[in-house]
Amino acid sequence: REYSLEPQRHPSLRINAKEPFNAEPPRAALVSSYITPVDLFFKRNHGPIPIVSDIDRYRVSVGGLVGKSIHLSMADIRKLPKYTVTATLQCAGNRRTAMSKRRKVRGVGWDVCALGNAIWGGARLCDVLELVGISKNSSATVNGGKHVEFISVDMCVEENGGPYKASIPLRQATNPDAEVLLAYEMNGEVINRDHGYPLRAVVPGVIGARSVKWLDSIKIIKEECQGFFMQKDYKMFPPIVDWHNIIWPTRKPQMDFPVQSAICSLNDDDVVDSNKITVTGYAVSGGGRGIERADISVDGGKTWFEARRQQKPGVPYVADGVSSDRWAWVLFSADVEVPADAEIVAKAVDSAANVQPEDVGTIWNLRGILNTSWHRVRARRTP
Ligand code: MTE
Ligand code: MO
Repeated sequence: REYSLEPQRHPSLRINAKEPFNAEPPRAALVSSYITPVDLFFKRNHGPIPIVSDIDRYRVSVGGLVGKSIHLSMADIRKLPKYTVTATLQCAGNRRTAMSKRRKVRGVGWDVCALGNAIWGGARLCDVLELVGISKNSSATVNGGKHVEFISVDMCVEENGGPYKASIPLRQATNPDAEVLLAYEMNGEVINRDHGYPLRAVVPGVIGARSVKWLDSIKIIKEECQGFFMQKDYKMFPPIVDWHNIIWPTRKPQMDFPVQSAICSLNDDDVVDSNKITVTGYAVSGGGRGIERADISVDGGKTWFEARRQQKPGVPYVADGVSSDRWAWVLFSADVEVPADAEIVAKAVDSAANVQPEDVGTIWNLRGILNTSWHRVRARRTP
């Protein structure tokens, strides 16, 4: 059986789909640490987890619109300067279940924990591209190539049994400041099978779908990748578009993710035993935009308090793109006094003053991606 060799997983993960394996950690566990432990990190797959058994024979090829393609072993990749980047990887389907409650959408149901924050270690994509003669900070087009495509070794039904793939613009790929990695480490350890062993792309600030796991090859291509997940999925359609009138080419593949936040110390409908509680959660934005503010309401959004924000304990969080981890989430907390039956709401503002929409209906889309509406939970006091 193709799913008979799946890795062991942490028993506390909430399984949203078994085959392919899709799971997320419980809310409270997710925000108990700034760096998400690997075993609690959400797992998002479109097929069985591949096995790269002979690591000495493993090669990632780099080719396409370049003079001559090269084949790099893990030893070759490890010889390049090693970088670590703290980045939050978020699935575009995070919070899909709540969107589907408004009006049904298609896709794996996710609660609010389809994201995690890890320290990724590896070679920079821009250094690898230099090996095939593409210089750093190159222009939008080189040798007719405009995109860098990542092709994996895993097979999925959406690609008719072919490999999962995605691409990013050449400009981003060659920009050292974009910090796109070919990662072989996650939180200081060799990256495990679930998360892309032996090598995955990590594209900071961009929806998780572009961070291709289990890399087989990297190609410089003329136009963006024509794969299923770039052309027939992970696009943001307006609420008026449904399955009967969808025209896929009218929208671009989603890249950066918008500002997002969620409460993780409470479930959707919870019981609290005191009128003084601490509300905790996460806030994150794509594109390297930091979090300028996290607001909490206990009256359904009529009045607001500003929450404390933190990344590293003891170091003040500054959304200036330099002093803090700009690709990473911030954890927030607020001590609030709640009425006997409270609707607690979170919303965040990013460094470009982008805000989260109040109502999920305004951003409803048929694939249920990017639900970034205000996050609401209900808390009732024990009588
Ligand atoms: N890469 C491959 N090869 N196959 C996949 O199914 N899923 C993508 C991306 N890369 C996927 C992949 C999606 S949609 C997301 S959100 C992230 O991987 C999830 O990464 P994780 O499982 O390490 O959390
Ligand atoms: Mo995803």
